[in-house]
Amino acid sequence: MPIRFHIPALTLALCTLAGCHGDVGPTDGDGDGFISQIDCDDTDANVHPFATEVPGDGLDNDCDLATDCDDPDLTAPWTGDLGEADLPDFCSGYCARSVTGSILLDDTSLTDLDALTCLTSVGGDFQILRNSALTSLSGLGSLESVDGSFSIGEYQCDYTDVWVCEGFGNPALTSLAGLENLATVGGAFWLADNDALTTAGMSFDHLVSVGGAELSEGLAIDGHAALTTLPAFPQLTSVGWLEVWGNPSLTSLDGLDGLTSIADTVSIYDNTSLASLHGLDNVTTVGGVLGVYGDKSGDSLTSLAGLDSLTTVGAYLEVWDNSALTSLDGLDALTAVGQYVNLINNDALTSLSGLGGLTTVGLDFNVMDNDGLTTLDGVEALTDIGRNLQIMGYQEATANDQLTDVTALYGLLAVHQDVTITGNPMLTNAAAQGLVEEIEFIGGTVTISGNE
Ligand SMILES: [Ca+2]
Ligand SMILES: [Ca+2]
Ligand SMILES: [Ca+2]
Ligand SMILES: [Ca+2]
Repeated sequence: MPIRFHIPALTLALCTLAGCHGDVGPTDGDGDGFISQIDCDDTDANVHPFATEVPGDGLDNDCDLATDCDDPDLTAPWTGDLGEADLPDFCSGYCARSVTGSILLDDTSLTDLDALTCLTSVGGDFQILRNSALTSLSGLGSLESVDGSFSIGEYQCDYTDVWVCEGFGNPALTSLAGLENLATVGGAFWLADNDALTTAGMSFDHLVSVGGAELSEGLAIDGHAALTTLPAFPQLTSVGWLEVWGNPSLTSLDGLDGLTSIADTVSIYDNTSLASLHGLDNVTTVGGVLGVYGDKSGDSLTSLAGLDSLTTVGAYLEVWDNSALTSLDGLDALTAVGQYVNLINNDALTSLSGLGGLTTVGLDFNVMDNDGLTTLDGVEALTDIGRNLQIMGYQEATANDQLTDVTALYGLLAVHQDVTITGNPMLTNAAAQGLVEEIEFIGGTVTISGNE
């Protein structure tokens, strides 16, 4: 029961000052227990200082001078974590709410997220996992920020002898519509293992930041059987890392065109329908590893077209197991790789065409197990290898099975440690020795063996 102010002291004082008489006392017109001087609507018994603000009725129900969604009472945060059992209460009677903790919706029977229409921000992680009936993210239209990681499906992996990963996706989810107002994700943004997901028209028009100010985390789009195109991220210019793995229907990376730099690693792995890397056209720098990894057979990627703006890779350039890759075209602007160039087991690759701008490799330049490679033509500009030059086998008994011509490396001024040219069955030892003689400085040992 509310406390009722029948005759407040202030009113008595005013009455005394006004010299009023006993027949003019405080009135309570609507009988709600609050006199007219305190009751902001003395004609409505449901409106008084101890009422509860109700959204959407146009009334200042609790007489605090704030009406409906302007009243802070209706935007009070939810303190702590939020789970499925809390959903019925979360928005009931509220306009907009943050959650100070995390939200975990794992293995629920939810079909949509309409219970979260008032959700504006999440202080911790937001995980939407293994909800077998969830078809839509509608209900998240007010969500602007997730301070931790945001997972719409994810993989959870354990390492014993090998990595074993289990998918925690939402198998019926067809669309990401509903997230149009998302602006920032402080941790990683995982979109993973949602096998029915297609993205027709989805655009994260307000998303300006993934990975926080430090860019310590990034964006993953992994394991979607039906996904043919990526959603668009037009405002996203930089992420900590980018991972696009195991989307067998994905044909391009269009949608990532806003990206100009990736602070650490880019990993494009096992997307067997991917025809090019278009979508990364504006990326100029990759701070860590740039890895383009195929599936060893059945791949569609024939070149690296789409990387045309890339000038520097901070750590590794790895092009590995891409069975359809016939050239490195697309890397023409690349001038420097900070640590390793690993060109390994790309059996359709016939030359190194596309690497014509590369002048320096910080550590090792490795050409291994590329069984269709006949010539190194393409790397004529390479002058300095910070550690080792290795033209040899890595995982296979023979190295580069068709390689006959290494003259493209005659412009090398320095290999600061070792030169190893071994196990290339079509390359004569004389041709290998000819290259060694052309290199102006070799800091370590030379090993030439097992060639023709
Ligand atoms: Ca009243
Ligand atoms: Ca009233
Ligand atoms: Ca109010
Ligand atoms: Ca109201």
